[in-house]
Amino acid sequence: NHKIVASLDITDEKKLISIAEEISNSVFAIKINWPTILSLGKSIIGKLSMFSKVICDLKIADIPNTNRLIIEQISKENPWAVIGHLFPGPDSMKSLVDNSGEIKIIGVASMSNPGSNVYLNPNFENLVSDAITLGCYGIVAPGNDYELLGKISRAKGPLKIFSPGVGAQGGGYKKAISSGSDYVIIGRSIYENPEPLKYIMNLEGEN
Ligand code: BMP
Repeated sequence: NHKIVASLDITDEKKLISIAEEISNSVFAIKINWPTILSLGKSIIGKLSMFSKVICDLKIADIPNTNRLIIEQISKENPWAVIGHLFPGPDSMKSLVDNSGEIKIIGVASMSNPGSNVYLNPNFENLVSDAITLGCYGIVAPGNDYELLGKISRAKGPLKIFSPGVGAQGGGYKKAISSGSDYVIIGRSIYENPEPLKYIMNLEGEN
């Protein structure tokens, strides 16, 4: 399914590689996050790249110089894309985009946890507009808040929308797509399922 990003937040290498191998032809990309990188090291990015595009979810959120130092290091592992925060401001995101070479930068314009409605999500318009101006490839918008997702999708311009929050966090695959997601990020519902590939195939049937 070319609309699913499998968020394989797995810390056991054998299990991670085995699920990656099983589902890689049926997903758009595999996303990994800090738990996997802290457990298995950044070399896991190259290993997973043999199966799939890899999105490295570092949620980088620092001053421009530190953002540059981080993207330079992670670039050595050749991920397809890296996720960074937009909230530190346009100078910080500009530094990520300008130093990312061929790697695509996905900016966090909103989040799927309820608390993100307190500070982050009310500012989505400015964050999305920065992402467009600065040349991000895509943005993160919640697949479990269809109203916010719809608003963001109307403001997205050329950006691709990546939506977590589907499955374990209550969102529905079909509803996220119809509300504007280009890609749906799904973690636990895939990797905690005894039959990950079957689960993915059934979602595809849903659409
Ligand atoms: P799960 O489907 O198991 O809830 O996993 C969602 C994944 O997406 C996790 O890696 C999480 O850190 C990430 N994520 C999220 O859930 N909400 C966001 O707003 C942004 C994220 O990156």
